[in-house]
Amino acid sequence: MDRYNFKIIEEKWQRKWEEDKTFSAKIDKSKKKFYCLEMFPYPSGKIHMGHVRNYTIGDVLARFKSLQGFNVLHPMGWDSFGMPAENAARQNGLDPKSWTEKNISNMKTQLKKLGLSIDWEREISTCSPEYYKHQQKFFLELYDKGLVYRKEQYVNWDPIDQTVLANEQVIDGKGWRSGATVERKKLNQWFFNINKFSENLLENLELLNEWPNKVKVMQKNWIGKSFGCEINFKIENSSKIENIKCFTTRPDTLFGMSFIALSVDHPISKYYESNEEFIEFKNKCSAVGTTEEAIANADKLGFKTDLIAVNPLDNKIKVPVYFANFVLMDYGLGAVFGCPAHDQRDLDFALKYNLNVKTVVKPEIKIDDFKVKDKAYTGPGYIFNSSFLNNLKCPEESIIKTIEYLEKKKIGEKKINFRLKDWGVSRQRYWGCPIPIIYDENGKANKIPEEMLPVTLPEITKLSSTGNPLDTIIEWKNIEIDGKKFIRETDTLDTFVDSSWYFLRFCSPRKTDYGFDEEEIKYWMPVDQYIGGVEHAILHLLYSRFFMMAISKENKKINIEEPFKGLFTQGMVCHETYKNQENQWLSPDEIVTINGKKFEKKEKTREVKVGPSESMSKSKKNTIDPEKIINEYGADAARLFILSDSPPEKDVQWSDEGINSSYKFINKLWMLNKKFMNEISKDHQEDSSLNLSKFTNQYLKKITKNLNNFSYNVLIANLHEMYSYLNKELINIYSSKTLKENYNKILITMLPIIPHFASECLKENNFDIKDIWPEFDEKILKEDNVNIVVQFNGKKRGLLKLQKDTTEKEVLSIIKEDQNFKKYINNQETIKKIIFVKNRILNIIV
Ligand code: ANZ
Repeated sequence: MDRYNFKIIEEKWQRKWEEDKTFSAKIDKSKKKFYCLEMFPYPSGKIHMGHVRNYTIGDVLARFKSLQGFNVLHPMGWDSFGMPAENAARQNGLDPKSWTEKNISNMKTQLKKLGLSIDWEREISTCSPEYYKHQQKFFLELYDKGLVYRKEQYVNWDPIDQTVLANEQVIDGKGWRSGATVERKKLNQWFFNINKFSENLLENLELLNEWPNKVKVMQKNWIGKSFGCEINFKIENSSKIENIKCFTTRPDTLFGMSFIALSVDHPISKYYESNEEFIEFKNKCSAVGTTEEAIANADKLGFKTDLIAVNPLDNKIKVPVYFANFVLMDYGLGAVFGCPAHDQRDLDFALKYNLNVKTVVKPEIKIDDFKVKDKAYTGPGYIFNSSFLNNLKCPEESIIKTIEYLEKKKIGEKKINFRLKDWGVSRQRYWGCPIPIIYDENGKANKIPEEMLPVTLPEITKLSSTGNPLDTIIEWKNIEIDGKKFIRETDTLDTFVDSSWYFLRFCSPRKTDYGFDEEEIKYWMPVDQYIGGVEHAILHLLYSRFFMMAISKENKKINIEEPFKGLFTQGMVCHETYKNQENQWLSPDEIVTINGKKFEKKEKTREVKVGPSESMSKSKKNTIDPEKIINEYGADAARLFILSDSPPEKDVQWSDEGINSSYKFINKLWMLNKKFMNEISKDHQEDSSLNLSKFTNQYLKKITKNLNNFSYNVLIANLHEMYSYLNKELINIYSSKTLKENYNKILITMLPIIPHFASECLKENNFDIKDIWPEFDEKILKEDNVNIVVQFNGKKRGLLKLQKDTTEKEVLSIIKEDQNFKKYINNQETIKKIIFVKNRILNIIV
């Protein structure tokens, strides 16, 4: 029997698709469109299993939609600026450009081997001037719209590498590469005014009903809308400082106030600049770094000033003013009033500096001796110990009432604050998009004249090991325009900027005079389905949403606010982890299994320790190389396996047995194909049964539903059922017409999943594809329906008309969703027993 030769067949189809430009999106705009986009990769050099999963999921959808008659846009590009290129260049003396280009070409070859339906005609790379030229133009446009500005901000500074570090590059307060203690340093940086859109970004989440809820919750928390007020506190003993303003969400706890705390960067700090103790204190704070998390976890530190503040609700209450390390300058007003009884940070601080702890909220109205000791009470309750606020219900009444009072007395006013900070986009690095700004002799920023775009990166052959290389290339840095001397901005843009508009570029990737074509955008946008990792749930998605809003602002021609209509976040690919007796990680390649035990391949007497399955990562060496898998088992088998094991949104466990059985399954399908061809060639004229058409109908209905719902693992189960059924059913005699009709449809359903195999079988049988997804016939399905009696505790509560042979599990899941029956089951635990008679009764004992 001839085995299925995947090597020859897959290569043949991939060549054909490429030559025929099969997947190029059509210009014909009379057709309905479908824009399917997977997050584009960073060109690290090789694809990993995460890519295989992401792009297979997207490919199934793109092919399905295309068969359904949509004009599909399914592009691919490269997120090709960024640190690793620069690091590789530093370590290996290469230039980042050639390193990146080589990686791209490598990965492109690998992706093509997966048989993806990608429109390679639209390939883009963010590090090419043809791409970033438009980004520079957008930057200047946003600058004109007042959405880009420059200000001083603290950064994590590595004093040895002379560079700014991202928060994740600071490990335990030290630079990830140099190991130097990271300092806080003030630098002039460029910002996108994302904060301006906070309300819009928050409100629009409501419209995104094809997004996972968890992602919307994460975005909502990140935007962090707080309702509160700003309160003015009088300073009674200073000639220079009259008041301090604080933002609070809990004005109702004012009677419990025992100090005021300021950020070390608060404007008032200028009066302490020459105070040695204050300088020492500030240095101590600097050592903590700038991340919110680091600050939250650090020990509370304070510096007591001689200032005394007065409680505006009771001027007999006077409290000290501190500088404290837990107050951030870029939130609210950089000043807080401390109420230790009802805020844990304030309590930690008060206990350390021996400050008063006065409880003003109690959980129940009746108790009067409630007292906070070492754990702040932040729950609901009633106000007490608070004069005229007493007995107000907290928080429903107490906050609003206090604000009303403060506003009437003109001591404070209502205020909404967002946690979302403006997006700092300056990076002191070489391998990024140059910021198109120049400075004149007085240091004033000017836009680069439009006709001088793009500002390209100077070519370099060698990167020095410290600092920003652009700073040292004087010929590039100095520039003369119309006889006037300028210095270029040497910062480059955060790579998140590159990826926050690439989905627009794909719509008209070769347009030279602007980043996108309005007509193309109108047709293709928004992206119908965006697919990617949940690790991008916050920043990338938020920045892209911001960018779309910022670009559409004041541009009546494009009224798209949200770039991604549907979002799907896929799970990780996991693998067991292995360590040798010395506790060093071992890769799956270095392991052999003998009698169910695992040993080191090179020395089979050494047993290895098998750890839990974890998401594949180079650091734990538990990765599987996709290229090897494709070479050994074929792309179709790899696709089949990666879809089969678990729902696409959950993690999937990689296993040798799994990929092996997918490979074998394709061979079985090949045998089935032979069987069909053989039966067809017998040229019977009559059918001996209606079973085959009925089955095809049921199968089509299931498979279409599962494709629409992203239930791709169930889809694979459907394929297995189909195989078992047909393998037996071909004992009956069918006319070749019936065989052809049904088998043609079934093969088309395999096109999205195992495209090479299905294309080959369709061709062998001389079947058409015609870009038509086979419809199922509801009429035939109806004839096949049965009435199932639904009982609760033996009592009939209704009937369900369902397809014949629906399983117990399926009937039960339908009942659980049904308005009429749901009420009888309060929750899953109340079900004691289920009695099921196929095609007749389901009785639930609760
Ligand atoms: C007094 C108070 C009493 C507070 C109390 C809380 C509980 P969210 O909800 O995140 O907006 N805060 C204000 N500005 C701050 C800053 N720059 N750095 C650190 N903390 C700051 O938090 C608002 C609360 O966080 C504010 O309400 C303030 O503390 C603190 F029982 O004011 B509160």
